[in-house]
Amino acid sequence: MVDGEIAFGLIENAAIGISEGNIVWLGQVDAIPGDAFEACPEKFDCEGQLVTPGFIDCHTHLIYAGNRAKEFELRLKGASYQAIAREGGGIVSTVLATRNATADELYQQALPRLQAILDEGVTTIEIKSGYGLSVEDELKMLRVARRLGATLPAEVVTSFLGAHALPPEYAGRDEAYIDLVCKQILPAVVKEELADAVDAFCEGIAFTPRQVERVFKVAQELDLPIKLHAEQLSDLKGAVLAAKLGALSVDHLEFLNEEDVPVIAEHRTVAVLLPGAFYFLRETQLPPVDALRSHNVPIAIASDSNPGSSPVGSLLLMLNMACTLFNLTPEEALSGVTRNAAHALGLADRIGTLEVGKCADMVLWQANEPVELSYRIGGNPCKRIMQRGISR
Ligand code: DI6
Ligand code: FE
Repeated sequence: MVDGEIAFGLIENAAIGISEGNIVWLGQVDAIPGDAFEACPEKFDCEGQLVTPGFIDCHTHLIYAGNRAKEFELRLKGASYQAIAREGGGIVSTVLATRNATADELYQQALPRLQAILDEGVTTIEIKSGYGLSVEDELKMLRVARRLGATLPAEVVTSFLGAHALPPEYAGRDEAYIDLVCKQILPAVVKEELADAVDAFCEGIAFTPRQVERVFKVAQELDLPIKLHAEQLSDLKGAVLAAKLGALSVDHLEFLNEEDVPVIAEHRTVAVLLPGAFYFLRETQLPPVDALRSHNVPIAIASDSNPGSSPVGSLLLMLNMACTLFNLTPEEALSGVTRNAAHALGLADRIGTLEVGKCADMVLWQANEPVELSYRIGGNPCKRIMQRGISR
């Protein structure tokens, strides 16, 4: 917040005019022009309670089969996330379960997870592939994501995450798998228009910056925006690579070096912080929040909802954790699931803030002050959700 600006950009005694799913007027009740109030065919009194933009969860892995509760138990006994992954557990175990599931089963299993997140005021959600890792299984996951978007009252945005982990049948042949991703899986995904962006996991247990760059070059030839899981467990300089290539976002970033923050700032890449994964993996290395803030890097917050590192079904809880664990202010946390999350998805021209011309995606809360949204743990203060001007 700049001095003199009103905290959270809050407008007291506000009214919002909506027509055909878009915001057409916004301001104080006293300033409603002429007979516009009387002329309005449908009115709704929010009784002085808080209205925010619809929340945006800009990083999830919601579609998968099974769960990894057993792995959680192993980690509690001291096994590390990386060690479990190297022994064939981790992402690969979810890949095997997901390959064995039908599209219908994946849809049915994802549905309650998605519903829980949407019920807390989420109007746009990103869902990644990455548990299929073959042409057919990646297509299967992304078709399920599209089907969820078509059947639920929320906007679903998809990311192709073929370079998430090395599937077991490619053990020792990682370059051959990257060939498969670049030459077969990604083109098949694009042909069916199943992906809105391309993501990858740049990490010791996943892919090198060189391999990620190969995937990104193909994505860009196919006109898809890119984003990256970077610096989650170690500093491989993935974030710098992605930012220089014009990535929408770089995500996780616990091991991002402060010295690399200016490059991310320069390219206007969004830093997506994932406090659920930090918490659930009992990570102690904090992302360089002060440096991101001082270089004006837009910070988004997301659930990273996935079975291994963040089995999370609440974006509100992520607001709280972003404040308590990462020292974000409640205002930064709220921007992180609205304005900056919209930027992370490349959708800031139509969602993320309440402004004339943008979509009427908004939430009415049982709250008087915006800070209450990151203060509470548990309970759901969401009273009403409007998607494109329609209450759902
Ligand atoms: N980082 C994560 O936190 C998720 N994927 C990734 O690249 C975890 C995925 C999993 O453990 O299943
Ligand atoms: Fe993730």
